Amino acid sequence: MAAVCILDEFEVHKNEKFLKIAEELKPELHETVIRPEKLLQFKRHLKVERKPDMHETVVREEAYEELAKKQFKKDDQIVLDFGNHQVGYVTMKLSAAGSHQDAPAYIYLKFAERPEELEADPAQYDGWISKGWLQEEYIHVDTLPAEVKLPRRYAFRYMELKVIDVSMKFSLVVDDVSVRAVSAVREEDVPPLEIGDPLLEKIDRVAIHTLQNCMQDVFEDGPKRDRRLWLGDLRLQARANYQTFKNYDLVKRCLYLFGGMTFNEGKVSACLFTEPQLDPDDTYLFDYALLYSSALLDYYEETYDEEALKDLYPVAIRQIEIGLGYLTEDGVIPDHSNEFWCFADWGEGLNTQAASLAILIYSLRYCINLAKHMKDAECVQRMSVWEEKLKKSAVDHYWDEEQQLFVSGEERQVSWATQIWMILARVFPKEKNRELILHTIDVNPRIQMVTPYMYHHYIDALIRSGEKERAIDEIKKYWGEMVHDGADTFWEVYNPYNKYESPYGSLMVNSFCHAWSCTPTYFLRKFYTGGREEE
Ligand code: RAM
Repeated sequence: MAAVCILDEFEVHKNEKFLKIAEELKPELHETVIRPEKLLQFKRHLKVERKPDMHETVVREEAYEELAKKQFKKDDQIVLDFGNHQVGYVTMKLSAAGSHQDAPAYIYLKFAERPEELEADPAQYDGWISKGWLQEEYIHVDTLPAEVKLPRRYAFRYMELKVIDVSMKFSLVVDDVSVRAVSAVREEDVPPLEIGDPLLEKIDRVAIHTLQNCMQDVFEDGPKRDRRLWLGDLRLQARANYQTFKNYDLVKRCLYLFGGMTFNEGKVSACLFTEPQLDPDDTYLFDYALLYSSALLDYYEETYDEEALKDLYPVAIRQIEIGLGYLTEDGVIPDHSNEFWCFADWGEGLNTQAASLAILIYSLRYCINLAKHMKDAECVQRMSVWEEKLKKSAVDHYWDEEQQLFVSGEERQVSWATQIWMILARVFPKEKNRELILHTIDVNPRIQMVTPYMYHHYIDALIRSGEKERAIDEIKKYWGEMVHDGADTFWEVYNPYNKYESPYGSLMVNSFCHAWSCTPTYFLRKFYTGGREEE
């Protein structure tokens, strides 16, 4: 299902003071020049889009040093393997061999995070988001030798180069290719996690690499796509960042950007653009806006930054008030499941009505804690009354005594997402939450979790229900399976029951280095270093 939000009569309220603070916190990016490790020859036209396996498709491997010795003719093709996921700017040094160059060299380039993208044919793309996200270029080079600096920033491990044409009189030589990789942080600054479990240590490393490659001018959701700051992603990235890079300024910058660009009624946008100028997107996501309070409280409890708390507290409270404003007289949130309104997860057919209420309750807890730090007794009192009232409403409306599960919407749908958010909202006490999560695992509701974003909340729910060991096991099963599938960075979507699922109608535009999937490092480092449990 296409999921977009276009708001009519969209008015932007910019807070210049906040935007100035955000601007001053803009990071200088670290740059590292990296060269490919290997040259790969793939068996072409295999059409194995649905069953990627590098070892089946790579037919020849050579050292990168062999590249400059080759002479490429029409239709010749090579894949450069950079050995790991990179985000940056590519430069190629090209020259000619044979007679004088008597025609432009015409080259096709494709950048891929995963081998599946190399094999897929962009001409067949029929997803509902822009084809412009596919990382491919058609280039004419009139005069050789030449140094070609590609203008876009790419996210990739593999770079395919195909000669569309040269001429019968000359060949193309690729003397050198490099990427100037960029990030606001450097993973070598994070001490390795040494816990004696190779799979968990590997998961931690992949998670940190994912986070590093998403930390640019802001916390991006995915450096291939959408390359922008989403509030829901930011909240999870920030948590992982506190356990690893500890780049508090970048979090602060992003919180001020959201606070500094609200729209109608003071709503914070679900995502922001930073180029060509700062602009909020006209997308409101109920859950993301509410979770601003959680992101702010996390930041404050890490830094005790009083200035930021004072500035941004009203923004957080406003989101909660707006959320409360959606309640019906019965104390529930109307069902918006047919719109892109409460995100929760990308699961097809997921009914988000009950989860909306649960996320509101969850956010009230964070808001109350913020109010306590602000010594705003009136707010603590008012929001605590709401919290209790809505917990009761959640049970009255959505608890199904017979199934011992929460249901959602008129269809009384049972999903993982609903149970998890009700647990995180602490609608029941801890022991009953534990029973609920164990029962959910037993029942395995048909509406599955499909994103690492939702899995993050599942792991969180397990830990908060006292099931820490099981949480670690589940991290191994879910993120470990991605590692097993060759992940250099963790993916936007990963449904173990349907590995090639895409919310966009094509795997080609899925992001394979995606912010919200980096949180195993948060859980593992907190868990193994005896991190503090949240109140
Ligand atoms: C996608 C992006 C982003 C996410 C939104 C809801 O477009 O992947 O990460 O936050 O969905």
